[in-house]
Amino acid sequence: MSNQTFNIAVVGATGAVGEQMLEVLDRLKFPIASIKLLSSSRSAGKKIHFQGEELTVEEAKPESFENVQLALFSAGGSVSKALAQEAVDRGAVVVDNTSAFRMDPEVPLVVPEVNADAMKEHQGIIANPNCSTIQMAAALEPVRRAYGINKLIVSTYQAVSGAGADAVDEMYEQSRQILDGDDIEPKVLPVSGDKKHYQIAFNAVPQIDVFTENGYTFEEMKMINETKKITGDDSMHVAATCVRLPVETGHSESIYIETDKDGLTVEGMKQLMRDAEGITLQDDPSSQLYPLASDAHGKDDVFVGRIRQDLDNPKGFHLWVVADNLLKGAALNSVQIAFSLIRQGLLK
Ligand code: NAP
Ligand code: 12T
Repeated sequence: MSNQTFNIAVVGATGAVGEQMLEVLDRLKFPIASIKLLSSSRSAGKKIHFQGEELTVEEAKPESFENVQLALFSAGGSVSKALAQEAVDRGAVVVDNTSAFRMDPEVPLVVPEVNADAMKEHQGIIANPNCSTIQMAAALEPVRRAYGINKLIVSTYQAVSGAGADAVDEMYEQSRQILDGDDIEPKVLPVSGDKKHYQIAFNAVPQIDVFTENGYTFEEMKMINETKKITGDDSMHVAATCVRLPVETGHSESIYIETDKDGLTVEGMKQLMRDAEGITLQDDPSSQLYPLASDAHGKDDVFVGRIRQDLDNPKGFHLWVVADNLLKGAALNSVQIAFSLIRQGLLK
Protein backbone atom coordinates (compact mmCIF):
# COMPACT_ATOMS: atom_id res chain seq x y z
CA MET A 1 0.00 0.00 0.00
CA SER A 2 1.24 3.52 -0.73
CA ASN A 3 1.83 5.97 2.09
CA GLN A 4 -0.76 8.38 0.71
CA THR A 5 -3.05 9.95 3.31
CA PHE A 6 -6.67 11.01 2.86
CA ASN A 7 -9.08 13.80 3.82
CA ILE A 8 -12.01 12.09 5.47
CA ALA A 9 -15.40 13.02 6.92
CA VAL A 10 -17.43 11.05 9.48
CA VAL A 11 -21.14 11.81 9.20
CA GLY A 12 -22.98 10.93 12.42
CA ALA A 13 -19.74 11.22 14.40
CA THR A 14 -21.61 11.83 17.68
CA GLY A 15 -23.70 8.64 17.41
CA ALA A 16 -23.20 5.11 18.72
CA VAL A 17 -21.69 3.95 15.40
CA GLY A 18 -19.80 7.22 14.79
CA GLU A 19 -18.02 6.93 18.14
CA GLN A 20 -16.81 3.44 17.18
CA MET A 21 -15.84 4.72 13.73
CA LEU A 22 -13.36 7.12 15.37
CA GLU A 23 -12.05 4.38 17.67
CA VAL A 24 -11.42 2.02 14.74
CA LEU A 25 -9.86 4.67 12.46
CA ASP A 26 -7.40 5.46 15.25
CA ARG A 27 -6.71 1.88 16.36
CA LEU A 28 -6.12 0.55 12.82
CA LYS A 29 -4.03 3.63 11.96
CA PHE A 30 -6.09 4.64 8.95
CA PRO A 31 -3.97 7.02 6.81
CA ILE A 32 -5.66 10.30 7.68
CA ALA A 33 -4.53 13.69 6.32
CA SER A 34 -7.50 15.55 7.83
CA ILE A 35 -10.75 14.52 9.51
CA LYS A 36 -14.10 16.35 9.72
CA LEU A 37 -16.73 15.33 12.27
CA LEU A 38 -20.27 15.98 11.08
CA SER A 39 -23.66 15.70 12.81
CA SER A 40 -27.01 17.49 12.91
CA SER A 41 -27.28 21.07 14.17
CA ARG A 42 -28.01 19.60 17.65
CA SER A 43 -24.40 18.55 18.21
CA ALA A 44 -22.70 21.22 16.09
CA GLY A 45 -20.06 22.96 18.21
CA LYS A 46 -19.48 19.93 20.45
CA LYS A 47 -15.78 19.10 21.05
CA ILE A 48 -14.43 15.59 20.50
CA HIS A 49 -10.86 14.47 21.22
CA PHE A 50 -9.24 12.50 18.40
CA GLN A 51 -5.58 11.55 18.13
CA GLY A 52 -4.46 14.25 20.55
CA GLU A 53 -6.48 17.04 18.97
CA GLU A 54 -9.71 18.71 20.04
CA LEU A 55 -12.04 18.71 17.04
CA THR A 56 -15.26 20.72 16.72
CA VAL A 57 -18.30 18.91 15.37
CA GLU A 58 -19.93 20.69 12.42
CA GLU A 59 -23.42 20.47 10.97
CA ALA A 60 -23.41 18.24 7.87
CA LYS A 61 -24.19 20.23 4.70
CA PRO A 62 -23.44 19.69 1.00
CA GLU A 63 -20.47 22.10 1.24
CA SER A 64 -19.00 20.05 4.12
CA PHE A 65 -17.67 17.60 1.52
CA GLU A 66 -15.48 20.02 -0.45
CA ASN A 67 -12.01 18.50 -0.64
CA VAL A 68 -13.10 15.26 1.13
CA GLN A 69 -11.84 12.00 -0.43
CA LEU A 70 -13.61 9.51 1.83
CA ALA A 71 -16.92 10.04 3.67
CA LEU A 72 -18.15 7.49 6.20
CA PHE A 73 -21.92 7.90 6.70
CA SER A 74 -23.85 6.59 9.72
CA ALA A 75 -26.49 9.20 10.50
CA GLY A 76 -29.59 7.38 9.26
CA GLY A 77 -31.01 6.69 5.83
CA SER A 78 -32.58 10.12 5.29
CA VAL A 79 -29.24 11.88 5.86
CA SER A 80 -27.54 9.51 3.41
CA LYS A 81 -30.28 10.10 0.83
CA ALA A 82 -29.87 13.86 1.21
CA LEU A 83 -26.07 14.09 1.33
CA ALA A 84 -24.26 11.01 -0.05
CA GLN A 85 -24.59 12.09 -3.69
CA GLU A 86 -23.54 15.64 -2.71
CA ALA A 87 -20.33 14.13 -1.32
CA VAL A 88 -19.79 12.01 -4.44
CA ASP A 89 -20.40 15.04 -6.69
CA ARG A 90 -17.56 16.78 -4.84
CA GLY A 91 -15.19 13.88 -5.49
CA ALA A 92 -15.58 11.76 -2.35
CA VAL A 93 -16.09 8.02 -2.16
CA VAL A 94 -18.92 7.31 0.30
CA VAL A 95 -19.08 4.25 2.54
CA ASP A 96 -22.68 4.24 3.69
CA ASN A 97 -23.75 2.41 6.83
CA THR A 98 -27.51 2.91 6.37
CA SER A 99 -30.04 0.88 4.41
CA ALA A 100 -30.57 3.77 1.92
CA PHE A 101 -28.64 2.28 -1.03
CA ARG A 102 -27.92 -1.33 -0.07
CA MET A 103 -30.26 -2.92 -2.60
CA ASP A 104 -29.52 -0.40 -5.37
CA PRO A 105 -28.11 -2.50 -8.26
CA GLU A 106 -25.47 0.18 -8.99
CA VAL A 107 -24.18 0.14 -5.40
CA PRO A 108 -21.78 -2.61 -4.26
CA LEU A 109 -22.81 -4.13 -0.90
CA VAL A 110 -19.61 -5.33 0.68
CA VAL A 111 -18.19 -7.60 3.35
CA PRO A 112 -14.53 -7.45 2.29
CA GLU A 113 -13.69 -11.08 3.08
CA VAL A 114 -16.64 -12.18 0.91
CA ASN A 115 -16.87 -9.81 -2.08
CA ALA A 116 -14.20 -7.07 -2.05
CA ASP A 117 -14.06 -7.40 -5.86
CA ALA A 118 -17.57 -5.97 -6.17
CA MET A 119 -16.12 -2.53 -5.37
CA LYS A 120 -14.24 -2.36 -8.68
CA GLU A 121 -17.49 -1.26 -10.38
CA HIS A 122 -18.45 1.38 -7.81
CA GLN A 123 -20.08 4.67 -8.86
CA GLY A 124 -19.06 6.61 -5.75
CA ILE A 125 -21.15 4.90 -3.08
CA ILE A 126 -20.32 1.59 -1.37
CA ALA A 127 -22.92 0.21 1.03
CA ASN A 128 -22.05 -1.39 4.34
CA PRO A 129 -24.53 -4.23 5.00
CA ASN A 130 -26.82 -4.59 7.98
CA CYS A 131 -25.02 -5.63 11.18
CA SER A 132 -26.75 -9.02 11.51
CA THR A 133 -26.06 -9.79 7.86
CA ILE A 134 -22.36 -8.93 8.06
CA GLN A 135 -21.48 -11.33 10.87
CA MET A 136 -23.52 -14.14 9.31
CA ALA A 137 -22.02 -13.67 5.84
CA ALA A 138 -18.48 -13.53 7.27
CA ALA A 139 -18.97 -16.68 9.37
CA LEU A 140 -20.55 -18.73 6.60
CA GLU A 141 -18.20 -17.69 3.79
CA PRO A 142 -15.56 -20.43 4.39
CA VAL A 143 -18.30 -23.08 4.27
CA ARG A 144 -20.04 -21.51 1.27
CA ARG A 145 -16.79 -21.39 -0.72
CA ALA A 146 -15.90 -25.01 -0.03
CA TYR A 147 -19.32 -26.73 -0.01
CA GLY A 148 -21.97 -24.25 -1.22
CA ILE A 149 -25.03 -23.37 0.86
CA ASN A 150 -28.50 -23.82 -0.56
CA LYS A 151 -30.62 -23.25 2.54
CA LEU A 152 -30.16 -20.99 5.55
CA ILE A 153 -32.48 -20.33 8.49
CA VAL A 154 -31.39 -17.81 11.12
CA SER A 155 -32.83 -16.55 14.40
CA THR A 156 -31.12 -13.52 15.92
CA TYR A 157 -30.70 -12.32 19.51
CA GLN A 158 -29.80 -8.67 18.94
CA ALA A 159 -28.35 -5.99 21.20
CA VAL A 160 -30.04 -2.65 21.86
CA SER A 161 -26.99 -0.61 20.77
CA GLY A 162 -27.97 -1.51 17.19
CA ALA A 163 -30.92 0.84 17.63
CA GLY A 164 -28.72 3.77 18.73
CA ALA A 165 -27.63 5.57 21.86
CA ASP A 166 -31.21 6.42 22.92
CA ALA A 167 -32.17 2.72 22.95
CA VAL A 168 -29.22 1.88 25.22
CA ASP A 169 -30.25 4.65 27.62
CA GLU A 170 -33.84 3.37 27.61
CA MET A 171 -32.75 -0.19 28.48
CA TYR A 172 -30.68 0.92 31.48
CA GLU A 173 -33.22 3.43 32.78
CA GLN A 174 -36.08 0.94 32.44
CA SER A 175 -34.08 -1.79 34.18
CA ARG A 176 -33.42 0.57 37.09
CA GLN A 177 -37.09 1.60 37.28
CA ILE A 178 -38.26 -2.03 37.31
CA LEU A 179 -35.75 -2.98 40.03
CA ASP A 180 -36.92 0.03 42.05
CA GLY A 181 -40.58 -0.99 41.60
CA ASP A 182 -41.34 2.18 39.60
CA ASP A 183 -43.64 2.48 36.57
CA ILE A 184 -42.03 2.38 33.14
CA GLU A 185 -42.93 4.28 29.99
CA PRO A 186 -41.34 2.69 26.88
CA LYS A 187 -40.65 5.37 24.23
CA VAL A 188 -37.86 4.17 21.93
CA LEU A 189 -37.95 0.41 21.30
CA PRO A 190 -38.76 -1.60 19.31
CA VAL A 191 -38.69 1.25 16.74
CA SER A 192 -38.64 4.90 17.78
CA GLY A 193 -40.98 6.03 14.99
CA ASP A 194 -43.51 3.16 15.25
CA LYS A 195 -47.01 3.38 16.79
CA LYS A 196 -46.40 1.23 19.89
CA HIS A 197 -43.47 0.81 22.24
CA TYR A 198 -42.72 -2.18 24.44
CA GLN A 199 -40.67 -2.99 27.51
CA ILE A 200 -37.13 -4.09 26.59
CA ALA A 201 -35.74 -4.68 30.11
CA PHE A 202 -36.12 -8.34 31.17
CA ASN A 203 -37.89 -9.10 27.90
CA ALA A 204 -37.44 -10.52 24.36
CA VAL A 205 -39.08 -8.53 21.55
CA PRO A 206 -39.64 -10.15 18.11
CA GLN A 207 -39.59 -6.87 16.17
CA ILE A 208 -36.50 -5.11 14.83
CA ASP A 209 -37.21 -2.25 12.42
CA VAL A 210 -40.71 -1.81 10.96
CA PHE A 211 -42.98 -4.54 9.56
CA THR A 212 -43.14 -5.03 5.79
CA GLU A 213 -46.23 -6.17 3.88
CA ASN A 214 -45.31 -9.87 3.86
CA GLY A 215 -45.28 -10.14 7.67
CA TYR A 216 -41.49 -10.15 7.94
CA THR A 217 -39.83 -7.14 9.56
CA PHE A 218 -37.54 -4.93 7.53
CA GLU A 219 -34.56 -6.22 9.57
CA GLU A 220 -35.51 -9.79 8.56
CA MET A 221 -35.90 -8.77 4.90
CA LYS A 222 -32.51 -7.01 5.04
CA MET A 223 -30.88 -10.25 6.21
CA ILE A 224 -32.62 -12.22 3.45
CA ASN A 225 -32.02 -9.82 0.53
CA GLU A 226 -28.57 -8.61 1.52
CA THR A 227 -27.25 -12.17 2.02
CA LYS A 228 -28.28 -13.02 -1.55
CA LYS A 229 -26.74 -9.83 -2.94
CA ILE A 230 -23.42 -10.19 -1.09
CA THR A 231 -22.95 -13.85 -2.05
CA GLY A 232 -24.33 -13.25 -5.55
CA ASP A 233 -26.50 -16.34 -5.02
CA ASP A 234 -30.16 -15.52 -5.70
CA SER A 235 -31.19 -19.16 -5.55
CA MET A 236 -30.22 -19.64 -1.89
CA HIS A 237 -33.27 -20.20 0.35
CA VAL A 238 -32.98 -17.78 3.28
CA ALA A 239 -35.34 -17.15 6.20
CA ALA A 240 -34.80 -14.96 9.25
CA THR A 241 -36.47 -14.15 12.57
CA CYS A 242 -34.97 -11.14 14.36
CA VAL A 243 -35.40 -10.65 18.10
CA ARG A 244 -34.18 -7.86 20.40
CA LEU A 245 -32.79 -8.78 23.82
CA PRO A 246 -31.75 -6.56 26.74
CA VAL A 247 -28.06 -6.92 25.83
CA GLU A 248 -26.08 -3.70 25.39
CA THR A 249 -23.64 -4.83 22.69
CA GLY A 250 -23.12 -8.03 20.69
CA HIS A 251 -25.57 -9.70 18.34
CA SER A 252 -25.94 -13.50 18.67
CA GLU A 253 -27.34 -15.74 15.94
CA SER A 254 -28.57 -19.32 15.84
CA ILE A 255 -28.02 -20.46 12.24
CA TYR A 256 -29.08 -23.62 10.38
CA ILE A 257 -27.56 -24.31 6.97
CA GLU A 258 -27.78 -27.04 4.36
CA THR A 259 -24.74 -27.47 2.17
CA ASP A 260 -24.88 -28.05 -1.55
CA LYS A 261 -22.12 -30.66 -1.71
CA ASP A 262 -21.71 -33.78 0.45
CA GLY A 263 -18.82 -34.42 2.76
CA LEU A 264 -18.75 -31.63 5.32
CA THR A 265 -18.23 -32.83 8.90
CA VAL A 266 -18.28 -30.99 12.22
CA GLU A 267 -14.49 -31.28 12.44
CA GLY A 268 -14.22 -30.08 8.82
CA MET A 269 -16.31 -27.01 9.61
CA LYS A 270 -14.23 -26.31 12.71
CA GLN A 271 -11.05 -26.44 10.64
CA LEU A 272 -12.51 -24.06 8.02
CA MET A 273 -13.30 -21.62 10.86
CA ARG A 274 -9.82 -21.95 12.41
CA ASP A 275 -8.22 -21.19 9.02
CA ALA A 276 -10.38 -18.12 8.27
CA GLU A 277 -9.09 -14.59 8.79
CA GLY A 278 -11.32 -12.61 11.16
CA ILE A 279 -13.07 -15.64 12.66
CA THR A 280 -12.36 -17.09 16.10
CA LEU A 281 -13.58 -20.61 16.80
CA GLN A 282 -14.86 -21.03 20.36
CA ASP A 283 -16.25 -24.54 20.43
CA ASP A 284 -15.58 -27.06 23.17
CA PRO A 285 -18.62 -28.44 24.97
CA SER A 286 -16.38 -30.38 27.39
CA SER A 287 -15.09 -27.10 28.79
CA GLN A 288 -18.35 -25.13 28.18
CA LEU A 289 -16.57 -22.99 25.57
CA TYR A 290 -18.92 -21.14 23.21
CA PRO A 291 -19.25 -17.54 21.97
CA LEU A 292 -20.89 -15.02 24.32
CA ALA A 293 -21.97 -11.46 23.50
CA SER A 294 -20.27 -10.29 26.71
CA ASP A 295 -16.93 -11.68 25.46
CA ALA A 296 -17.33 -10.32 21.91
CA HIS A 297 -17.88 -6.74 23.14
CA GLY A 298 -14.96 -4.58 21.95
CA LYS A 299 -13.48 -7.32 19.74
CA ASP A 300 -13.03 -7.23 15.97
CA ASP A 301 -13.55 -10.92 15.18
CA VAL A 302 -16.68 -12.92 14.47
CA PHE A 303 -16.96 -15.74 17.02
CA VAL A 304 -18.30 -19.17 16.01
CA GLY A 305 -19.22 -22.16 18.15
CA ARG A 306 -21.86 -24.80 19.04
CA ILE A 307 -21.22 -26.42 15.64
CA ARG A 308 -23.40 -29.51 15.31
CA GLN A 309 -24.48 -31.79 12.48
CA ASP A 310 -28.25 -32.01 12.07
CA LEU A 311 -29.58 -35.28 13.48
CA ASP A 312 -31.74 -36.01 10.42
CA ASN A 313 -29.99 -34.36 7.47
CA PRO A 314 -26.29 -35.14 6.92
CA LYS A 315 -25.95 -31.91 4.88
CA GLY A 316 -27.56 -29.87 7.69
CA PHE A 317 -25.51 -28.00 10.33
CA HIS A 318 -26.31 -25.77 13.30
CA LEU A 319 -24.02 -23.07 14.64
CA TRP A 320 -23.96 -20.05 16.98
CA VAL A 321 -22.36 -16.85 15.71
CA VAL A 322 -21.60 -13.75 17.82
CA ALA A 323 -19.98 -10.41 16.97
CA ASP A 324 -19.78 -6.85 18.27
CA ASN A 325 -22.58 -5.22 16.25
CA LEU A 326 -20.95 -1.78 16.38
CA LEU A 327 -17.54 -3.09 15.25
CA LYS A 328 -17.72 -5.89 12.64
CA GLY A 329 -21.44 -5.09 12.29
CA ALA A 330 -20.85 -1.43 11.47
CA ALA A 331 -17.74 0.71 12.08
CA LEU A 332 -15.05 -1.92 11.60
CA ASN A 333 -16.57 -3.30 8.39
CA SER A 334 -16.83 0.26 7.00
CA VAL A 335 -13.18 0.98 7.77
CA GLN A 336 -12.18 -2.42 6.32
CA ILE A 337 -14.06 -1.42 3.15
CA ALA A 338 -12.04 1.83 3.08
CA PHE A 339 -8.74 -0.05 3.50
CA SER A 340 -9.78 -2.42 0.72
CA LEU A 341 -10.56 0.57 -1.53
CA ILE A 342 -7.02 1.84 -0.96
CA ARG A 343 -5.50 -1.60 -1.56
CA GLN A 344 -7.40 -1.90 -4.84
CA GLY A 345 -6.35 1.60 -5.95
CA LEU A 346 -9.97 2.77 -5.85
CA LEU A 347 -9.51 5.75 -3.49
CA LYS A 348 -7.83 8.66 -5.20
P1 NAP B 1 -27.42 7.32 17.05
O1 NAP B 1 -26.61 6.88 18.19
O2 NAP B 1 -28.83 7.73 17.27
O3 NAP B 1 -26.62 8.52 16.31
C1 NAP B 1 -27.16 9.20 15.21
C2 NAP B 1 -26.10 10.10 14.57
O4 NAP B 1 -26.62 10.70 13.40
C3 NAP B 1 -25.70 11.25 15.47
O5 NAP B 1 -24.35 11.58 15.23
C4 NAP B 1 -26.60 12.36 14.98
O6 NAP B 1 -26.11 13.67 15.25
C5 NAP B 1 -26.55 12.11 13.49
N1 NAP B 1 -27.69 12.73 12.82
C6 NAP B 1 -28.99 12.58 13.08
N2 NAP B 1 -29.73 13.37 12.26
C7 NAP B 1 -28.87 14.02 11.46
C8 NAP B 1 -29.00 14.98 10.42
N3 NAP B 1 -30.20 15.42 10.02
N4 NAP B 1 -27.88 15.44 9.82
C9 NAP B 1 -26.66 15.02 10.20
N5 NAP B 1 -26.47 14.12 11.19
C10 NAP B 1 -27.54 13.62 11.81
O7 NAP B 1 -27.51 6.20 15.95
P2 NAP B 1 -26.42 5.10 15.53
O8 NAP B 1 -26.69 3.85 16.26
O9 NAP B 1 -25.05 5.68 15.59
O10 NAP B 1 -26.84 4.81 14.04
C11 NAP B 1 -26.76 5.80 13.04
C12 NAP B 1 -27.21 5.17 11.72
O11 NAP B 1 -26.26 4.19 11.33
C13 NAP B 1 -28.54 4.42 11.81
O12 NAP B 1 -29.64 5.26 11.58
C14 NAP B 1 -28.41 3.37 10.75
O13 NAP B 1 -28.82 3.93 9.52
C15 NAP B 1 -26.91 3.12 10.71
N6 NAP B 1 -26.57 1.88 11.41
C16 NAP B 1 -26.17 0.84 10.68
C17 NAP B 1 -25.87 -0.35 11.27
C18 NAP B 1 -25.52 -1.53 10.46
O14 NAP B 1 -26.19 -2.49 10.59
N7 NAP B 1 -24.49 -1.53 9.68
C19 NAP B 1 -25.96 -0.50 12.63
C20 NAP B 1 -26.35 0.58 13.40
C21 NAP B 1 -26.66 1.77 12.76
P3 NAP B 1 -26.62 14.51 16.53
O15 NAP B 1 -25.65 14.21 17.64
O16 NAP B 1 -26.50 15.93 16.06
O17 NAP B 1 -28.01 14.10 16.83
N1 12T C 1 -33.08 -0.65 12.75
O1 12T C 1 -28.45 -0.47 9.35
O2 12T C 1 -32.52 -1.39 15.11
O3 12T C 1 -30.32 -1.18 8.61
O4 12T C 1 -30.79 -2.68 15.42
C1 12T C 1 -29.24 -1.66 11.78
C2 12T C 1 -29.71 -1.94 13.05
C3 12T C 1 -31.32 -0.72 11.18
C4 12T C 1 -29.58 -0.88 9.52
C5 12T C 1 -31.46 -1.90 14.73
C6 12T C 1 -31.80 -0.99 12.44
C7 12T C 1 -30.06 -1.08 10.87
C8 12T C 1 -30.98 -1.60 13.37
